[in-house]
Amino acid sequence: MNVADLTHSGLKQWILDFAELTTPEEIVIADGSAAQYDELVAQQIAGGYCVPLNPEKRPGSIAYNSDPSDVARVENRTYIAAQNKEAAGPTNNWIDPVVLKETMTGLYRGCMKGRTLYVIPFSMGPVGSPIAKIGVELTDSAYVVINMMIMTRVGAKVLEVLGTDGEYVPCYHSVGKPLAGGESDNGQWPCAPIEQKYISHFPETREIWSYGSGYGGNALLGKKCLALRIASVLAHDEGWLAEHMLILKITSPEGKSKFVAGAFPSACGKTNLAMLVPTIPGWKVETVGDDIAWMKYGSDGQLYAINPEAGFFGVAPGTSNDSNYNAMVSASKNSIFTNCALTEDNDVWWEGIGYDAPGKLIDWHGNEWVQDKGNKEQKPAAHPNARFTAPAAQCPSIASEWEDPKGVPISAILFGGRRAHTVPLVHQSYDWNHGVFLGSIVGSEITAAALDLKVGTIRRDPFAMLPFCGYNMGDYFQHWINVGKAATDESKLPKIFYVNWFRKTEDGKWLWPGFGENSRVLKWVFEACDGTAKSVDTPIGIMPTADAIDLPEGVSEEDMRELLSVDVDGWLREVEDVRTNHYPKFGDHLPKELSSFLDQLEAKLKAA
Ligand code: GTP
Ligand code: SPV
Ligand code: MN
Repeated sequence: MNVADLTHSGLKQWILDFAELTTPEEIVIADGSAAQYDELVAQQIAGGYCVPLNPEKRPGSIAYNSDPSDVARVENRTYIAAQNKEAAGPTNNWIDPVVLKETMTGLYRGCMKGRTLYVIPFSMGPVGSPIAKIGVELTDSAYVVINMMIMTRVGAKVLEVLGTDGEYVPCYHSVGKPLAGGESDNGQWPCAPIEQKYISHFPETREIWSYGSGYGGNALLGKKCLALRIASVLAHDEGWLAEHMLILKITSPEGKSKFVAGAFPSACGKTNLAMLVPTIPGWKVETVGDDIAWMKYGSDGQLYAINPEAGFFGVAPGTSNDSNYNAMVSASKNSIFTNCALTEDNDVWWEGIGYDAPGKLIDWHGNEWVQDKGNKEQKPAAHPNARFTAPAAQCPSIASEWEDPKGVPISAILFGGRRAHTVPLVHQSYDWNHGVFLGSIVGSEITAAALDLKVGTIRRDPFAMLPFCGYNMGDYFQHWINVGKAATDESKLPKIFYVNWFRKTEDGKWLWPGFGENSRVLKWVFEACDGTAKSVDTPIGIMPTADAIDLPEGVSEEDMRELLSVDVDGWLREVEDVRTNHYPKFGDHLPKELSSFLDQLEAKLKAA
């Protein structure tokens, strides 16, 4: 397929204009075929950018090491370039769109010299479904093309749906490393220095311009840029929700199923919860999505969710057959690994894979690495944000409904984060608006999923959307309240919960075993949706009674009491922090309902 063959009225000229600016050697259209995928992979291997993995251990799979500076999202270089600053809000970086476009046009000029310009027509959501959104990404990275082919639906079928005048979100991407005549990357991961990286969104014109990074969330523009930042703006305007949420299906021993969505910040357990293998007999969990949910009301008044993605871009470290068997199988073939370690027989290895490093490894920097378990200071062999890219269809727990364009009806929404103290294992909101309050105050320890932030320190990450909301977050809170108001039948609204799998003991051990044992909490959530859960009212919300959740192995009754207690002093400190540091940021944009919930919480805690 050639650019000359494109029948869409504006698409061809748009591509040619960008090619004129960026001056690539050639233009290639991603047609979505297996043959083209294989050809690109072969070229990448020949160029020394990645290595093929052992076909007996991991068929059809390859491993990349990125540049050490290009391992995660760059929040400090991510912009919401709305026409005015207030529309971007206090939590987003802002540059005037005219100024930003001028700067970036300068960077794009000649930036694809010596490279190929790939055209990726992609669909977020099943191709042709009424809820799906089409994007076209122009990129000079073959890594981006093959990852997008796993993460989204790419190719000729998308162009067919686009027809001659269909709408698409235009997405520019370049690694930002033009090649001088005859120069080659020599197998090195191409990217630009941090101060030249820009991950930019123009919400009014629904455009995405990305420059200088090849890493997932910065470069696979269908994911965080389109399906969250731009989609959240569309959702706000059109009355639906675009969220950083997993979607799972849970079935009781009686054969009754419910769908649950959950928002946890980056690297805080969405993939793991979406794929969990329950430890409680008779219960079953299946996977609909592990990172993004789009939710709209159906004609029956229920909120329905779809997963707009087609693959998983999952955190590798900590993933093992014990912790996440379904992810391990998903990534057992036809997968791409980024910043994992390599074994001598060409398989990947990472910290927490469930077995010791077999012999000498090549770490993610490309250096020899031998495990030294006595040395607590040893640098990890895999980067903490090393990732696997795997087709969702390969997941053993994938739910039969996962591609249903109608979506799945959501009964419960979970919010959560990484909190060593204060926040209990689970509590439930009194109603929708109180749930919005809980979502708005979520705090979590910073993880390695974003660069330039201090790992381990707590920050507020409302709805796990702090890095992904494409407009003023105060207005986003109001939008959630409005969606609740728009319900035709309030009793059909999802129940809202706040969970925390990450409590620690004084000596730094996990108080709760997590992973498959989280099914015990899901069971209580399931019962709470049916009104059969054993619950008590507390100052912070509705909580399980002491005997409502069966104890997992290794958890004593005393541990459970701690997991389910209300830490009054800790919560008063939360209130204080929200009141002085968090809510004031939003000024007039903060819905009054939320400050009123904060006042009520404080009064209840003081009376307790
Ligand atoms: P993104 O893809 O960045 O949005 O992350 P995610 O929310 O999907 O996080 P993921 O499930 O990949 O988990 C990130 C890390 O948290 C991994 O190292 C997991 O092993 C660890 N983790 C997940 N669930 C649990 C849990 O229940 N308890 C504990 N202790 N760790 C967990
Ligand atoms: C996250 O950081 O939340 C991710 C990975 O899911 S990325 O695609 O890089 O955003
Ligand atoms: Mn994510």
